[in-house]
Amino acid sequence: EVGSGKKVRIIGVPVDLGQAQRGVDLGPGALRYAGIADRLSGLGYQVEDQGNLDVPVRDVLGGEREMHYLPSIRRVCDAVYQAGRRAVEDGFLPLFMGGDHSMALGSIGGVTHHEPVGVIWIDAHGDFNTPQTSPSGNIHGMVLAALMGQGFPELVQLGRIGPKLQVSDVVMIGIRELDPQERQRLKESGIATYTMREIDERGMGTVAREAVERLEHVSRLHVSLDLDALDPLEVPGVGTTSPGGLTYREAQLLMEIIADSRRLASLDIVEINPILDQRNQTAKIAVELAASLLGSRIL
Ligand code: 6HN
Ligand code: MN
Ligand code: MN
Ligand code: MN
Repeated sequence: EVGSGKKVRIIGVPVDLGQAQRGVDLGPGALRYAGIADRLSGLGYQVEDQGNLDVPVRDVLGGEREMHYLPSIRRVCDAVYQAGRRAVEDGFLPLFMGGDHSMALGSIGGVTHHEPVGVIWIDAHGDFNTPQTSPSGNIHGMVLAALMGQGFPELVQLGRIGPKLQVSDVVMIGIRELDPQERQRLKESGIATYTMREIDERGMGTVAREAVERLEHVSRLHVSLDLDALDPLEVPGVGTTSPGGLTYREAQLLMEIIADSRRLASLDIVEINPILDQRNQTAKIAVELAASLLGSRIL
């Protein structure tokens, strides 16, 4: 069995404060309903669900609206950071279920507390805005920049002082929608990015293997899976859809190739919006992708 007793800890983070649409806070429930725990125990993992972290509902945070909920996001991400750090210390592979992508400030912060990890950021978007470049002001679009030390000090200094990731620790896959200044920033950053064009021209197999090789210098990998990386025709339950995305088959292959590295150490599944979904299809696909990432094989 692939899991052979390895321990997975599920951590629900029902946060919707990083963006404007209602419904992403229901993501953890949708993934549980789609059977995430059973699917992973079926692979031989010892699965522990720690439940959901406390997240305030936006309806009681009227005063923070103008600030795009920065104080509450900071508080939630502090808790996510500590939960992630503890999971690693306890010998678990933490699986963080969002919620919107703002959650990854805490998850990636926490799993890098003791040593660096390589991050595979799978997303239609760059999430590389700063408060100055963001047209929307939504914090889920600033997460990767903040993890690298740019943006709101409250977010940059979260959990511990200073940047949580170096340029060489990150690869981005599935990118196809960037804001004008975000695009410029990303180009100048030196981060390795695999856009949809690159995937179309070179094929997912080649791109995925190259991405994993680029992170050879780190012994642990973290996958941050934003479901909007997939094509909205296959995955309708996301808030910020972008056409021309990954097929289920491409995403599946990417997960399998990452699994082959045997270095997967932590995972985010974010941006599922069950209100916009059809019959929980998006969460079901996410569960299958998580299973592939954790070593499920066809043969
Ligand atoms: N996500 N670039 C847009 C913004 O508002 O900054 C979209 C961000 C999407 C973020 O999907 O996690
Ligand atoms: Mn994202
Ligand atoms: Mn996205
Ligand atoms: Mn604003």
